[in-house]
Amino acid sequence: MTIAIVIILLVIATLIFHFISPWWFTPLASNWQAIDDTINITLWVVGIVFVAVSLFLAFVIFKYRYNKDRRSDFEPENSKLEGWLTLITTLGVAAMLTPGLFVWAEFISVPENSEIVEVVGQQWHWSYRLPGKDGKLGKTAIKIISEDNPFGIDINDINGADDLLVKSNELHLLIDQPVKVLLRSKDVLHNFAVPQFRVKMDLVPGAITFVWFTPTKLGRYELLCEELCGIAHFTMRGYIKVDTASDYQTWLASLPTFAQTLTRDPINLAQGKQHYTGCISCHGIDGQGNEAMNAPQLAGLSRWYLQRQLNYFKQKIRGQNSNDTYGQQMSAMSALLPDGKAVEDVSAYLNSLPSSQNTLINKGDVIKGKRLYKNCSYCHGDDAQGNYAMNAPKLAGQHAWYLKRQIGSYQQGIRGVHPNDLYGKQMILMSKILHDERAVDDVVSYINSLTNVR
Ligand code: HEC
Ligand code: HEC
Ligand SMILES: [Cu+2]
Repeated sequence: MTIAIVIILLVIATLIFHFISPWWFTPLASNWQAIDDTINITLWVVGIVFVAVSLFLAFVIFKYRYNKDRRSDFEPENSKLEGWLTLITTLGVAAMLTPGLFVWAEFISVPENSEIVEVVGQQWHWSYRLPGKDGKLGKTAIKIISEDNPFGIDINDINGADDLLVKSNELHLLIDQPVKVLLRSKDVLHNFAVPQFRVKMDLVPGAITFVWFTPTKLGRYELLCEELCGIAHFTMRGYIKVDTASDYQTWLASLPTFAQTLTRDPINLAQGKQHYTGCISCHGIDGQGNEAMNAPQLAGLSRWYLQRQLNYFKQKIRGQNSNDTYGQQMSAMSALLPDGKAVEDVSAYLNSLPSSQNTLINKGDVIKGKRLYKNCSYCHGDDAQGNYAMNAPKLAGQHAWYLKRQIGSYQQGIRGVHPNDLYGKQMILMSKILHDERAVDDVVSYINSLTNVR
């Protein structure tokens, strides 16, 4: 009797939960109403079966409860009942699966007038490539990927020269224009998913997969990597902004072609040294850093990282938080560098300086720190030497007080929160695995203990 009541209450609770819970699909922003319909049909079919079977079970438990005057019959076969059950189950399963087949047929038939966009996944970042005027993407290969050619485009392929490159993690799309999204991975499995568009697909290293959709609502949508296997895919976020025609054209015009990214002015180290004179008072004559000025070591950091940080300071992406007094100082100083060329030159100059051995030892437990650092080594490297492919800077050789302050800044949402900060968000999520100050001390001490190799 009690069990029958519990089962009935369970059914009622489930139904109430289903109808009042706030967790449901985000509002649809693409042509894929059909996918919602399919899911709804499935939900109705399994929902009705769930209610019917559960109530029947409760009824049977109640009706045939123990009675000492009653004897049970043994009736293993009942072909009439089995016939009905088989028929109803078949109809239910067919009702669930048939619509899916039609939707799948649509899913794999890309409309003729689709534009092509390539989405490239890597641990843990998205970038994009458009075919340019000729409408064709150039050939690519993983083994020619380098700092100057991060997409690995074949220089000898004539179709590649006018490809438009989007190194940021924000892709723009034109409203009501169907797009075929080609998916490529530089390293491991990833998964392209935009909840509002409903479509999702794996990125498989060595293969090119695709999805298509037509964005139907203006807006900025989050692109998620919904890959479960492996680590940190949840940190891999991007954005898709659906634009009006004029906004889209403005964005297109701002993109460099592959050919343009290859023809950069040569680096001028002497100029870089010149620009650095304004920085010496804080960062030291050899870029070794200065605790009294709260200024970190810059010598030996990689060019791409220095450039990115300087551009972030200049564009007020880093150092704008009202609690970030040190970042604000630096942000003001970044005005000493007049333009992009100055940023490149000073970064190359700093990179050419030998990094000094860091002697400041923190008070943490190195053994515990080593264990914690395992989580960091995927990005920052086993020796904290930094890793261009992961966008993660060198940490070895950096002053302990600075490392500690940065981890704290990430944890408190002082650094890495600006919407245009493409890489800081990963670190915010990662910094949270260090639960208390002791853990931060431990991991910083371990980084401190690593030999600072260039
Ligand atoms: C008034 C002192 C001061 C001057 C002058 C100064 N900086 Fe800084 N700089 C700082 C401070 C303080 C920080 C640390 C900010 C933080 O804690 O977030 C910093 C951080 C940086 C960083 C970030 C390093 C990292 O590991 O992320 C770079 C790069 C940098 N400075 C380059 C320069 C360059 C190039 C110049 C000269 C154009 C310069 N700085 C001039 C104080 C200064
Ligand atoms: C998912 C990859 C990833 C992991 C894992 C990771 N980091 Fe980072 N880390 C980054 C990236 C990317 C940046 C640069 C952010 C930027 O450009 O603003 C960074 C920056 C930093 C900085 C700032 C360095 C500087 O010069 O200002 C520190 C300190 C740091 N990480 C420490 C850690 C520690 C400690 C761990 C382990 C608990 C860790 N990171 C794990 C990707 C990662
Ligand atoms: Cu991923």
